Amino acid sequence: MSKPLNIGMIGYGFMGRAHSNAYAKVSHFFDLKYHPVLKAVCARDAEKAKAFAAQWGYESVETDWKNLLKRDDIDAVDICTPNNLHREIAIAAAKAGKMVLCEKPLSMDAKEGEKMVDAVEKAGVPNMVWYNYRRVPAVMFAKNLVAAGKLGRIFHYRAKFLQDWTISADLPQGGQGLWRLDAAAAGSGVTGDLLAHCIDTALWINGSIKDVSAMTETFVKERKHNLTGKMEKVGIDDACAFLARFKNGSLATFESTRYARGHKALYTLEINGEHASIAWDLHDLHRLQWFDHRDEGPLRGWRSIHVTDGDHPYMGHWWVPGLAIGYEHSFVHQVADFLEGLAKKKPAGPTFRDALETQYVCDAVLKSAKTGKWTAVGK
Ligand code: SOE
Repeated sequence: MSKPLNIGMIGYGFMGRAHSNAYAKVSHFFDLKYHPVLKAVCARDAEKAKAFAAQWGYESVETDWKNLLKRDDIDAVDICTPNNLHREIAIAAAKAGKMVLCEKPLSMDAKEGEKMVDAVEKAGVPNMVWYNYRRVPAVMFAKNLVAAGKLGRIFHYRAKFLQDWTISADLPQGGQGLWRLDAAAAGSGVTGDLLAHCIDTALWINGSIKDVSAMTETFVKERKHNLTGKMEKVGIDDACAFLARFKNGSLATFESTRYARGHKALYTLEINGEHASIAWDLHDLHRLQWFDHRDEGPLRGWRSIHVTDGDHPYMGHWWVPGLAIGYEHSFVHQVADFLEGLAKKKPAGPTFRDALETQYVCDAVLKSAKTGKWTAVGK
């Protein structure tokens, strides 16, 4: 008999929907010892929160997150707010003895992240950060191939996350929907928002990064601020590219921008090893490209593996071999792994501590872009 796990979600934007959908679906497809119950959604605007609760099936509504944390019927708090609220809510939730799930990036910077890690570890509460792309079956498959040593020694790691939605200089910054353009709410621009995904996957697959050399640019220097109504300086990085050296000796390039006309959410990665290479592309998320130098000479070439068979990661839980799933399922998988981790008392990653490593890399990237120097990653 599976036990209920009562969820209290704070925020109801894009990620609020993605997480709610995952909680709603997971028990239909995964046999687990816990099942999420949509207990309460919390947002300042009561009418909007009520409408969200009705649409997604939340049992109740709160308008102050502090009240949500006081409730005995909430087991886990899910933070889907802008980044500048993560720290305060996560620390208070841990102190209240709640499990904490936090939307990425963990924090505005590593200093904040350290305090959050400290709080969840002191309280001994299960915790996780929503770096969902780890749970795309083809990405998990790539991780397993590297971990099994199939590529041999790794020489190169290459990742990009390209978008084009902020090119217009008329787009304001700040407020609901556009807080990602406001440094006070987001902490940074593409570095914390998009490269953080690439960094999380990279650290998980290829180990720690030693040092970085970065450049950033803010193409539109001033935007109207939705909260003040005035033109204000833009404090985020619109684009960022950096070189990195991993501890295992491999070299990397990372690039992200919101100014790549034509690209909406193109996350790509490629890894080149001694024996084999792999490549993945979010726009074709079921395919893993594989080149193996050990193949018979004349037949050697890139294989396009459709990662939909029953023995591919997660796929045995869905339809029948060959049928596709998509973006939303990466969140379902993350909830499934979190719940399984609870049952087995083996935390599913990325935990807050894992996600803090990504913050250290982001901080080093932003510092390097400022100083123009190679910068070591870490405290
Ligand atoms: C930004 O547009 C964004 O929504 C990110 O915040 C998400 O983390 C990414 O998965 C898609 O793009």
